Amino acid sequence: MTGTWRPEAAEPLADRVAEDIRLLSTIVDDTLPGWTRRVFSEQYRAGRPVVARLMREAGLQVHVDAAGNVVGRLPGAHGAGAPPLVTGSHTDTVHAGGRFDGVVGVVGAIEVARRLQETGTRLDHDLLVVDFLGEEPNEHGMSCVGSRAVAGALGADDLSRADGSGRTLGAAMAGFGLDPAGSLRASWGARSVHGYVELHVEQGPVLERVGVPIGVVTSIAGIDRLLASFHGRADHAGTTPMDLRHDALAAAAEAVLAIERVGCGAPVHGVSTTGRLLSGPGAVNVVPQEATLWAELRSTQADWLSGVRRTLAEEIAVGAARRGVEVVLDWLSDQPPVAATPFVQDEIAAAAQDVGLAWRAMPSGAGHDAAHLALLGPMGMIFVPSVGGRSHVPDELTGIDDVVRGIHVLLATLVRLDRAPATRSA
Ligand code: HGY
Ligand code: MN
Ligand code: MN
Repeated sequence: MTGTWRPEAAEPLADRVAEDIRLLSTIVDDTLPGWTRRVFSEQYRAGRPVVARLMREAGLQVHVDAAGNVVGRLPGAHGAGAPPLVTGSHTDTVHAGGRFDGVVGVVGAIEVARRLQETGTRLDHDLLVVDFLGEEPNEHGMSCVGSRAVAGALGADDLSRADGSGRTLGAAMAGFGLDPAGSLRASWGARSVHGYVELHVEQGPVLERVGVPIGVVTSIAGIDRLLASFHGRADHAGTTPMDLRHDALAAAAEAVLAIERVGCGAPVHGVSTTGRLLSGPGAVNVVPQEATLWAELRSTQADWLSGVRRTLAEEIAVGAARRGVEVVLDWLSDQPPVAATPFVQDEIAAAAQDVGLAWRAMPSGAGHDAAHLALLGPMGMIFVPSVGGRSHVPDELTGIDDVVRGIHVLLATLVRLDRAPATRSA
């Protein structure tokens, strides 16, 4: 690194950051509550050029990579041919979600690029600032599309996953102007990253509860996502005796409660959720013939996840069989827990101290692009508090002062990692 780096002199500019967050929050589907910018949507198509413009105005060389990620490069003093430092997150949202999840990491990364240049701090490594394609689970049941692709973890079978209308993920990507086949060749390659650090809102209650401004993430929860399809028999609701029914919705309802039960019985960090339940034909006077549920199990403990997956599968099958209902379980994802790299955690903690902030080590119950970037090099995450611990809802809120504190730690961490020896990127 060249230049006279003084952490205290590099504080991010709150007004500029707030304006970037505000600007992106206007590019949403305003027919819905909260903020909605779903991947492949028209709003998402409109938002990406804005992100690219903010990157260019911040002095970055911008391109869209083969995976559909928007990538800005800030050349380093000795970056040619060396694995770059990488930071970023995502700008797609859940349905009727908030305006901070993901956006804070992309806007923060752009502000880091500005402050490096404004303070005359030239890193040795190139810095990549990335808006990863489609981090949120899409209608095809797939999350982290762009970060999986660069990690070489996106497969042809993923592209053939269909949404409720039968449209595949590959077709959705092509309809968005991307090259699905190209995304399968978009891997950056093993050890291609000197270090990856992602700034993100906590999306939980811990930091606010303990009154600490910075979270140093120790591990990212594994996520098993389940699509369960129940097939029973439609019958007259008035004339069919209870013991002769094959009620698909009742079988699914038992499964919903079994899913909740396993989460409540989790030993340490383990949670379970049924996020969606559909049934048909949907008439009040017809015994339901079909039911479909989407659920997920999450934990930072791999052994609990794999064990509970088997237990749950058996319990759901037994409950359905008792009702004469067929059930098909399709595990849409089995993302294992991912540990943050210990020395990167240490650098984040030291960077927090560089800028005079308290920090707390903590796991992430939320999934992140960082879990896939960890396949390419050392990985770390920085959390900032979520008001009321809320996220994925219109009430999602993080104060701009907390966002700025997180960006300041991100900047100081990247400066520290820039000095880390290349061997540590192995
Ligand atoms: O679902 C998650 O954990 C992330 O917020 N997309
Ligand atoms: Mn999210
Ligand atoms: Mn997120």
